[in-house]
Amino acid sequence: MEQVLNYINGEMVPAVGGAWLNDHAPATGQVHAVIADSDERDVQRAVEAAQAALPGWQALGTEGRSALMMRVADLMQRDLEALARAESVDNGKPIALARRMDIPRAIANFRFFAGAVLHWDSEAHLMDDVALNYTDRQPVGVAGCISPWNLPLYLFTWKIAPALAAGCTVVAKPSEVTPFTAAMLGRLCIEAGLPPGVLNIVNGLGPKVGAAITAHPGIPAVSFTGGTRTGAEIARVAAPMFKKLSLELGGKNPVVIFADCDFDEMLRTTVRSAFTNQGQICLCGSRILVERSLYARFRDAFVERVNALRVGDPADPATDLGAVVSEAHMNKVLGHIALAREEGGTVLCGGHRVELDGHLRNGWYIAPTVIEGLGPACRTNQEEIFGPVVTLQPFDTEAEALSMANGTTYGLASVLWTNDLKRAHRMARGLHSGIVWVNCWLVRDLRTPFGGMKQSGVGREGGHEALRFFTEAKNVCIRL
Ligand code: TXE
Repeated sequence: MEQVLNYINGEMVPAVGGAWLNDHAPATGQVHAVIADSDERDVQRAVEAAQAALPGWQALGTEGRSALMMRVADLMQRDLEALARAESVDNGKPIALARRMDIPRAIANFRFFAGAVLHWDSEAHLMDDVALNYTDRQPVGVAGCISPWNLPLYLFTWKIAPALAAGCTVVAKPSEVTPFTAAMLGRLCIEAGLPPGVLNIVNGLGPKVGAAITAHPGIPAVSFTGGTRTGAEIARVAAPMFKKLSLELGGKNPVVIFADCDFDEMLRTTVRSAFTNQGQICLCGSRILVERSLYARFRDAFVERVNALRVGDPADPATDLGAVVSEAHMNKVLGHIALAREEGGTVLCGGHRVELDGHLRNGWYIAPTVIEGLGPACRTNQEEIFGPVVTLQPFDTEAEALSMANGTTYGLASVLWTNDLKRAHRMARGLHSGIVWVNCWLVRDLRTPFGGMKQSGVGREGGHEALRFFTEAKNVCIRL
């Protein structure tokens, strides 16, 4: 059985306590690897290694760090196919998606921040002939990075790359549900010659390893992506320690469709924004709001497209939807569908588990599900489902659309479809979300601020925002 080891102080090692957890392949429901079941002793070793590596990593200078990160990216590029296969097995996502999106983006994260830091400058503020202020941005020290299971290597590298580029050393924890590619990255870091202790990867459970990272006094900044409840727990522990916190949490994103949009492009993209990665992306649009004059046409065309999606073996390049990530998550999503029925919703398609044949018969598959007939206030339209489930609701006026779109506790992303330029601007201003896509979805420029409002999180990732997060700004004032 393959072992997912920790990467601490430049070596692949088992947990100090010698315990293991099972790592399941969602496509088959079978155990495909065992994971180091670490605890606070492993985190302690990782923090000590990271602290010891800090001066050397900073002494390498921006160019030295950037060059090493580019080498890691080149090795990921070389192993793209192996990484994509491993991601698909570990997470259940279609191999085509891992090849096209997850791994290329993980590589891009390393390249982007290795480049960005070379172009990063700091501010100076001249007070007439009184004084000169300049901003000195110094790495915070050892950064803690905790990532989720939906986009495993993609989100893991989205955190560690800016931290490393900024001059921090890192103690990172991938999700225990999908740790496989992070361990592969650890081995590539050894091959690339990354100095021991610069990046440390500790595997294990959230309440053990994640909590130990959050509470460790040697880690002054924690960057987390995951569930809103976990984010609240991390904030509860970290805030009284005055740690820097970046929290990217859940969403219940609206897709607002006006009748004047480009229908075909909107339809194609709305199928993607609903069901990519089995709907397990925090940016997926799960509440589809449609102007009433277009509603029936949209509903019929949408359901026809969704019925044509292929749920199947993630290893088959023709598969549109693979397995959801775990049995527990499958049951959670099916529970939400049952709730929608209890609340009076009509299931237009899907609404059930899909049982495949042969070696896939115990896999965790859910048919893409479209529900209508529910109002904006019900639990189905308020709670994050994070699976292949969307609801349709009609609206009559722009004001009603805005109030429905904003009417949840979340505020991560919104999608807007209209060809009316003035309306696009008006709506974009009025939407309570950190990201607004107009006539597109998941178009990502890594320089832009990324994150959510309300219970979708605190802080922004991406570009200079991320480099600022992993540094402390110091103002130096010099009398002229
Ligand atoms: O996430 P968790 P879960 C949403 C989605 C999903 C729900 C719960 O709705 O159904 O969250 O998912 C680590 N201290 N999203 O339970 O537990 C954990 O080990 C420190 C949205 O799988 O938040 C993992 O590495 N860390 C989302 C990471 O936190 C802790 C992506 C995320 O896991 C911890 C995933 C603790 N006490 C789920 N407990 C998004 N925003 O993209 C757990 N962890």
